[in-house]
Amino acid sequence: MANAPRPDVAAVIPGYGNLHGFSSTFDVSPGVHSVCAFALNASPYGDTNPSLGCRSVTVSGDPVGSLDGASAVLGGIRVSGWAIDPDTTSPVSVKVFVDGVAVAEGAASESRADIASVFPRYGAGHGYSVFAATSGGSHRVCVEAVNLPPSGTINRNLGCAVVVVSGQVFGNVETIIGGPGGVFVSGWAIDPDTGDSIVRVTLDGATVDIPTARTRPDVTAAFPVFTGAHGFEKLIPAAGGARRVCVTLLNQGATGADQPAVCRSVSVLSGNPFGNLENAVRTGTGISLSGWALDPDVAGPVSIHVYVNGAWGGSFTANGRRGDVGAAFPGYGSAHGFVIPLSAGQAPVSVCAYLINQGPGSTNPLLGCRSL
Ligand SMILES: [Ca+2]
Ligand SMILES: [Ca+2]
Repeated sequence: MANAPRPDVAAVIPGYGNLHGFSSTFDVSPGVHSVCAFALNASPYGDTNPSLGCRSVTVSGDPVGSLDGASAVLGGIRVSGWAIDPDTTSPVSVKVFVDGVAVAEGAASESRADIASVFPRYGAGHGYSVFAATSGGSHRVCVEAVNLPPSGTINRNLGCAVVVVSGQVFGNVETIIGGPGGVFVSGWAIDPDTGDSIVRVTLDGATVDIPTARTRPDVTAAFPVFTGAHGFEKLIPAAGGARRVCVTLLNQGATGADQPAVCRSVSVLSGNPFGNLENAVRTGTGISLSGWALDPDVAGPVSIHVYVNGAWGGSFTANGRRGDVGAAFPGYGSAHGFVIPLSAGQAPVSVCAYLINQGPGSTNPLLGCRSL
């Protein structure tokens, strides 16, 4: 209806008021369209509907859209926005360029009710949120919507932004303790620039560098952007006694700085084996000894020599699972328990058990004697 205000028309043709303008929008597919306008005759005079003119109009088939947001996240940049290709209601692909290089691609298929209200012909499923992995530092990120057939000739640049991504190494020093024959350190580290890190251990002034080469599924699950191993775990040989240990997560790549050192004073155990003869009981067929034993110089099991009434009773290995011992002496594992069956008659017997020293130490100490 030509009923919009047009004072310019009223000025040229006085006497008819000014409500004679028209403006209409038509929802059409991309391509070349011929559009013609006719004025419909109003009675009683006149007998034709005259043409006001025709135009050839080309509706672009190139995609349209927007880069609404670009923000630094762990390990890269997340971009978001929307894109539509006029040829289809299907999702458009968006390409993410970082510093001029295409590094990620995603589908603009997420629901955006605001876009559907502006372009009802195309529905709501045209939002995108795409992650692009980058190193640390300042990066220029651009997003492009990929043209879909049959019409259109360009991939539309939806916008660009400059984003500063952290390249700071991060992680956790989980353990610094005295262990078998040295100091046991463990933890994990990630540098966003390289995905891994190097851990520097300073022990009484000497340094040891450890790669983060140990698989840590829990860390990978928490930071899936960074694939590969991130854990470290090492026993650094040291003599027994008090030791000062510092662990530093070293920065990698061009951005970031080393994490401040974590330092502990630890006591390195060394010397004769020790343990506990917890039970000595008669069984239906003889005697059973049980308990645990550990040599502070090795993580492996301790040999136990048993004497019955002063005579050789046999050699046994304390390698049974004892989670409580493993927890009390981290770094030594839990294979330090023993249950020793001995044959014996009903007459009273004296049973003695000795622990066999490994490495530093001065003797094979008596674990205990029992009379049964
Ligand atoms: Ca770094
Ligand atoms: Ca020893």
